[in-house]
Amino acid sequence: MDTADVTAAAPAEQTILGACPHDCPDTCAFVTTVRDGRAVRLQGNPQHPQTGGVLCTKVSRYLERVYHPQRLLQPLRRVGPKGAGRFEPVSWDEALDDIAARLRALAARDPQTILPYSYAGTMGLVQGEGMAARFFHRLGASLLDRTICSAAGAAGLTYTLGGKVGMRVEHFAESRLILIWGSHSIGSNLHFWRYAQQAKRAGARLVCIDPRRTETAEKCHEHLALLPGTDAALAYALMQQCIVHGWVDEDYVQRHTLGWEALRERALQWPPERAAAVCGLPVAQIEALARDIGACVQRREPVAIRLNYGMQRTRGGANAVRAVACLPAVIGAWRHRAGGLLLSSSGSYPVQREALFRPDLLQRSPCPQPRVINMSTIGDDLLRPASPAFGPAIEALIVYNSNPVAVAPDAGRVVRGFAREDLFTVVLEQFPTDTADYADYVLPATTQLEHWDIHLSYGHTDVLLNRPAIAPLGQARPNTWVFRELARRLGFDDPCFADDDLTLCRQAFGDAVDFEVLMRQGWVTLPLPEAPFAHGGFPTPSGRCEFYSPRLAAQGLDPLPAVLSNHEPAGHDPRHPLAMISPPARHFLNSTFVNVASLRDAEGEPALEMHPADAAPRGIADGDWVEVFNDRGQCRLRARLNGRARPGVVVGLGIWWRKLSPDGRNVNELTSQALTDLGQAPTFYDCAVEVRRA
Ligand SMILES: Nc1nc2c(c(=O)[nH]1)N[C@H]1C(S)=C(S)[C@@H](COP(=O)(O)OP(=O)(O)OC[C@H]3O[C@@H](n4cnc5c(=O)[nH]c(N)nc54)[C@H](O)[C@@H]3O)O[C@H]1N2
Ligand SMILES: Nc1nc2c(c(=O)[nH]1)N[C@H]1C(S)=C(S)[C@@H](COP(=O)(O)OP(=O)(O)OC[C@H]3O[C@@H](n4cnc5c(=O)[nH]c(N)nc54)[C@H](O)[C@@H]3O)O[C@H]1N2
Ligand code: SF4
Ligand SMILES: [Mo]
Repeated sequence: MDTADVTAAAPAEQTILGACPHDCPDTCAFVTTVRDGRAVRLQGNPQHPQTGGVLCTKVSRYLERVYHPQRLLQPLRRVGPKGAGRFEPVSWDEALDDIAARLRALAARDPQTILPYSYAGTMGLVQGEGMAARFFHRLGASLLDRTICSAAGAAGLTYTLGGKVGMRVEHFAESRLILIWGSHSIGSNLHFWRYAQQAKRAGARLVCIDPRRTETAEKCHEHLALLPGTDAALAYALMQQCIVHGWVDEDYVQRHTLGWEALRERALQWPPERAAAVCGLPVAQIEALARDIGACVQRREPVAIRLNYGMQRTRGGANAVRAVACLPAVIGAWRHRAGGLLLSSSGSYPVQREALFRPDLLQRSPCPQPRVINMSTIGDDLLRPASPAFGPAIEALIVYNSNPVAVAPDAGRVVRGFAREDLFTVVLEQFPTDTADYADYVLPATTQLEHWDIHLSYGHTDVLLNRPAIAPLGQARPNTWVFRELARRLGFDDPCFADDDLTLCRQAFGDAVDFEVLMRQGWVTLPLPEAPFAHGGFPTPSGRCEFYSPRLAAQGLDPLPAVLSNHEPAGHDPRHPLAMISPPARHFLNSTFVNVASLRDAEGEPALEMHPADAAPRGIADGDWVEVFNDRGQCRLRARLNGRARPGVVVGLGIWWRKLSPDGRNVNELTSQALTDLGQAPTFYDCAVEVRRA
């Protein structure tokens, strides 16, 4: 065990440096105080500038999670029907021997019958895919395309800017106009909000572009509550106004972009009147935002966009990101370090993928080129029989760092898939989640306080190290330990399977970061330019910001950012006229923390926010129970007429555990498995529903 020795010769009270493991752009540094082997306090690390000593409400409660009475502390084997959550304790050896035997038998026939299913329960590179990827590569299992969160935005950004790169977050503090676009910063990106507040105090203007009137939108100077999935039209109208009013930075455009003439022609087709009709916004509001941009351009002041993933969960999500990502180049905002755009910074990190994940091990597996399964269509894929196009049916599923039964779209199909009696399911978990209820074996996992890990961030550009602060509770074990043990049982003898967790931490970035500084300080900042594209140098094939993408043209796709309507646009289907979005609740992190009582109490009940103009004709009053439904399913929620929803759009905050909801279902009963334009990502916020009083 590589985590058990930490408290061996420990003084009575000590502090240990760690990192928040959760799927959040902020990747905070924290300090755990341990007394007599028990963690007694967890605080933001005041020495880490990005954290500034402050954790969000959720992770301030992390000790309630670590010592939660429902923590899984021993391996379990199913005794009841799938989904019932009835288990008996077994020993680790019994569980691992049986799992290894089942996997060996399947692999002898076709290892592609086995599918890993994981996401970002921890964002750590070690407890994430560190040892797991090695194991599944050597096995030759089906590969998982991890699309569920950011794949559309990543594709849009990569075709335009060249990668998941952009402004450094701290420079937003000096911006003069900040567009907070598809992001509820106070809820999901708190440490960015600090910088936006600094800018506001220094006189900057903040504009929020979001269908929902979030707490963030309320605190901005202006809020554009557009219809979901209409961002590309808005971006084009802003470009059109820049063209007709002479706010284009012709010099920057000529030197550092590709395809301006074509983009210009397309933008001129989008006067504010046309965009206003598509977006459901007043014309004057679009014109006013364009004037704000123009005023900054004329004063040579920096305009910055904090784009976030909330705006890429609709059919045209990737193209919408493309359209927005063109704007800073059009006005030359990248010339300033406090200008430009940030969607994700994760592409800035020199992760040593080959050394860490060992894709070369595929060559030593019985299946060197396995098929790829998209995690966002797991509902359909679990129900698919063998076919020449699909390959073999999925017969075994190993789930870790994810809760697909609660978070994957079209939950009715997901549940039917997980309920298959002939599916062998193993779930590595800290808690008895909705997904764990369907497992044949549940294996107890350590929390961040109990294991080593190393972290990048998608909201800043520091590397963080997480040291174990306490010994694993009960028989909980790190994910890496489980995959090491399975590898040994399957006779995988490559020396990489013997690497311990600290070795994996060192391998993650190799020589690109100073590991001794990390060990001492807990974090290091990547050496990156202040203003990355002030002089061009985009990581695209042309080195320019690609308004026109030759790579998309080569695939026969629209080379310019396209304006695409939703799969299920608001008001289109008379049987389901309302558009539902389901962004995260502030006190949960996806489905994590829903079982922490204090945080669940803060959220109250699963709610559906509605505008009075939509509630009144349906006879719905504030506080009524309502049924939200479409042809995929239904779910019971408490109506909230709290001023946050705009007409035509309802908001079902996520992501509740099904079993902690009044009718045992959550909003993903309603969402569909339809995918985005690029990136094969899910379309959670592209979902037509109807609502009736329950
Ligand atoms: N408290 C909390 N923090 C979180 C999370 C959490 O669950 N809870 N989840 C984490 C994860 S995994 C992620 S990916 C990020 C997500 O954080 P963000 O990237 O900020 O994305 P979302 O929270 O999905 O959506 C942000 C906002 O986009 C709005 N939105 C919805 N549809 C559209 C649209 O079509 N256009 C525009 N312009 N806006 C739209 C939503 O109303 C929402 O307020 O946050 C992380 N942080
Ligand atoms: N309707 C709707 N659905 C959505 C979204 C939405 O906005 N609306 N958002 C989508 C997005 S952006 C995302 S990222 C996905 C998130 O989907 P997931 O990545 O599945 O996230 P969580 O629901 O937080 O589940 C993570 C699980 O990992 C477990 N875990 C944490 N650490 C460890 C560990 O070290 N070891 C093991 N074995 N387990 C661990 C936690 O206990 C938790 O149950 O959901 C998506 N689903
Ligand atoms: S969830 Fe985000 S804001 Fe909260 S502690 Fe973790 S990294 Fe920081
Ligand atoms: Mo996400």
